[in-house]
Amino acid sequence: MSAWDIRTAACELLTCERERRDREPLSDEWPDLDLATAYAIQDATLRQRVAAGQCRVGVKLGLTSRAKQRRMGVDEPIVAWLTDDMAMAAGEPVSAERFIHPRVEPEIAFVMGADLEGPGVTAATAMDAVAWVYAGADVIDSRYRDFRFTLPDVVADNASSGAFVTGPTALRPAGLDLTTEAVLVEVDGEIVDTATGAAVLGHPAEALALAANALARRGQSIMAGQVVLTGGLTDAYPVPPGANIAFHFTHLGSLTVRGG
Ligand code: OOG
Repeated sequence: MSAWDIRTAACELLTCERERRDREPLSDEWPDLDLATAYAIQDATLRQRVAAGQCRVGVKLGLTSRAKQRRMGVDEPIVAWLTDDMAMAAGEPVSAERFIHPRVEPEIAFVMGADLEGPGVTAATAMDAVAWVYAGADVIDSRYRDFRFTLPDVVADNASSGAFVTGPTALRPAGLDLTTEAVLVEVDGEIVDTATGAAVLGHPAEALALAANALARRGQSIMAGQVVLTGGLTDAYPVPPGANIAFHFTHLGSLTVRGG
C-alpha cells in the first residue's frame, strides 16, 4: 500500500509548483502508480486550479516528437491542460522567481475554430476544426528533480506545464504545409537545433487528433476558441536568468524567450 492517493498527490504537485520546490518522482514511493490514476491526478489538479479562479483555455500535448521521447526516456505522447494563468505575453521574461528550473521548446500551436470531439477524429477532420496556426513556445517546469520521471509521473504533473507564448503571426491552415514548416532554435545567438513539423507524429494535426481521441476516453473534448500546443518539435532548452532563446519559423515568424 502506498501512502499516496489521487487527492494527496494532486495537492503535493500543486504545492511544489506554488513553492517552487522540486521533489523525487511520485513513482519512487508509489511504484504501482498507473496511467489511469495519473490522469485522475492531473484532472484533480485542473479542478483545484479552476477552484482557485483559473480558467481552462486549452490543451497541451507532450512527448509527441522522437527528440523529446528519446531525451525524456518515455515513448508515448501525453495530453494535459492549459489554463489562463499559464499564458505569457510575448516579451514577458521567464522569471526565476516563478519557476523551478524552466526549459523552453518550440511548438506549433492551433487555435480552434470549432469544437472537436473524439472518438474517431482523424488528422484531416482535426485540421478542419482549426481556425489559426501560430508559432508557440512552451515553457516547461517539471516538479520532479532534474526532470526525472516515468510516464505516469509526468502525466500526473500536467506534462511539466509552466507557461506558454504564441505568436507573432496567425496563419490559416489552408495553404500552409506543416510537415515542412521549419524552426531554427537559437540560444544566445547560436543556432543549436532545427526541426520541421513532421517531427510531431508526422504532422501536428496527428497530435491534435490524438488529443481529441484521448480526451474522449476521459469524457472531455476540445472547444472552439481553445489553444492546442502540439508538443515540442525539438529538445527543450534551459532558460536561466539572462538566457536568450529564439525560435525562428519559416512562415509563422519568430518568438524570443528571455530568462529574467
Ligand atoms: C514533459 C513533456 C513536455 C513536450 O512537448 O514534450 C512537453 C517534459 O519534457 O518535461 O510539453
